[in-house]
Amino acid sequence: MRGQLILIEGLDRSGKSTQAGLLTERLAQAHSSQLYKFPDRSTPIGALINKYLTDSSFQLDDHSAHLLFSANRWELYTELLQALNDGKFVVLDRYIYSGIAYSLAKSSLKHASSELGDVDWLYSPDKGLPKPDLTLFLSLSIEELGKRKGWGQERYELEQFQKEVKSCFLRILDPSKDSTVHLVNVEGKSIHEVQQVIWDVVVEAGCDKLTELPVQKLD
Ligand code: FDM
Ligand code: MG
Repeated sequence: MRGQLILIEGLDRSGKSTQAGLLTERLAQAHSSQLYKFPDRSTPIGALINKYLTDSSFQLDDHSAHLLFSANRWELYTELLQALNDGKFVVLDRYIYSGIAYSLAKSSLKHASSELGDVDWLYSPDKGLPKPDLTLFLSLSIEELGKRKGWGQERYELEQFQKEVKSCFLRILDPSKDSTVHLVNVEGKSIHEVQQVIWDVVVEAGCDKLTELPVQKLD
């Protein structure tokens, strides 16, 4: 029996880190559970990603940046798979859909025709990574997002960019094509209310219980 892999995706300030933490705690009431946040800035590749995000003078080709985020997920791959097979529940705060949506948004705003606008190209370096048993996308309006506190100085933390990222997320996360994908509307909801909605989806999907099914791969 193994633990399940649950992914929470969303825009900056959508509450995903808070909710990923709360979900990890809730799961821990019955099982052992662990939270992984991507990018993981503590690894060698993560340090480079951190420099890229926080230092606007640091130049990096967009394709290279995209591949670094994927390489960062592969750095944690063995550990993550081991955790699941050891019976741990793993909650992910961002994963491959952030990877695709942010790169796609860049390409769209630059009106550049390159591989960066090709979803298949963007997806390919992540092929083979564990596929989440459940993916939740926290959705809210750009208006409410703009009003939320805590906006920082990092690359990507700009309203126009977030708007583009949102539309890219909705392009690649389609619940009608993948039944493991759920959109959660967090507009106007409190932390507690969102937590309850998320928990209901997790239980409804049977993702609060150990499973015999092998871990799927992204293909
Ligand atoms: N981000 C995150 C990407 O561009 N690609 C990825 O693959 C991932 C996982 O990194 F703006 C972006 C999303 C965000 C930035 O993430 C830092 P956090 O969650 O704010 O640390
Ligand atoms: Mg951020």
